[in-house]
Amino acid sequence: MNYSPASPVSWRNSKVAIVGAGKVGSTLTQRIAEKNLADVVLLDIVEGMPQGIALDLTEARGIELHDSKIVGTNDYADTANSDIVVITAGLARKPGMSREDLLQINAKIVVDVAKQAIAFSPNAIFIVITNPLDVMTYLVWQATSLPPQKVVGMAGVLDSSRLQTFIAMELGVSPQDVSAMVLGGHGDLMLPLPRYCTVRGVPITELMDDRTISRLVERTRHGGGEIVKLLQTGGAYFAPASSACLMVEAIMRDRSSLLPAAAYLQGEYGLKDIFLGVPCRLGCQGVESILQVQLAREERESLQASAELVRENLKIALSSIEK
Ligand code: TXD
Repeated sequence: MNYSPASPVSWRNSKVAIVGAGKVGSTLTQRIAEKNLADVVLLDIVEGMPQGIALDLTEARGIELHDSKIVGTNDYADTANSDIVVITAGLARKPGMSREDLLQINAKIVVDVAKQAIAFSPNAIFIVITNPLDVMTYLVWQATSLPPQKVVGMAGVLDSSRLQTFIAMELGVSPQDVSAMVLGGHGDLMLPLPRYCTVRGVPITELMDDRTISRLVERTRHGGGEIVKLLQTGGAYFAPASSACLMVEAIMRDRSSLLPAAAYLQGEYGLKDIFLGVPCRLGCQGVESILQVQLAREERESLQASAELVRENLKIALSSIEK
């Protein structure tokens, strides 16, 4: 048999850098690798820890049968030329803490991380996970000087996934049949939109009474806190990692998926110069467009209130960075 000469084309896997090898960062590494989405470089300030996680995950590679290389490091040089940088570095909540309690300390961390990461991956798309999410996403955008569509925050996918789960549990249907939509800041003022939640196309407003819907909405608003209270030692990380992975996948596979995420607003929803959770089309260019859904007056007011809180926190964060 005649074989043609080997193709001169060399193939390289896509590369995702994850900064912060804690609960969310390490679980996200596992998800990305096991879905064969990309090679992953996991970075942390703690020496040895990201290397240990990377080795542990690599030792499962022969069983999980994926091709992703996983590297643990404390050196940003190893993240060079990443296609996506995910920032999870920072403190997580303890019981009794709000996301805002993390503001000043995490602000300094994400700005430092973003500056170091962009120096090695100037073409990357940045996904921010660190809390308080909407403020941290703005800070990363500023620190990297990237076009706004290349910076996006993960929260809406998680909040929507929580609401999707609660609706499915209430109706006794598969969560795959449920589509849910949560907008606004990632906090107690987030804006779940029952009118846009459906079960195989049927609006939930036709399937449940108002009291039930309000109960599920409230549970969603406090979904993160519910888990912090149960775990006692930190926040949720399985569903957050799955949510971030969905965003990585949308970008890697250029899916143009319509996902709620914190995007930079330039007049959409009557808001400017702010990152806030809105439905975005996410593909290989990052945020390709923002979908403006019709909001009722109370919904618009709730979105405004959520934006106000984000702006107040942004002011505090910016002044703490300058100090
Ligand atoms: O929906 C969402 N956006 C969220 C956000 C859902 C879940 C978690 N959310 C937030 O993500 C949470 O409130 C935290 O702010 C981050 C990370 O949560 P995680 O649960 O992963 O926290 P860990 O386990 O404490 O991990 C944080 C890691 C830890 O290993 C630190 O050593 C590291 O961050 N860290 C740093 N790495 C690199 N560089 C610096 N400067 C640094 N500082 C801390």
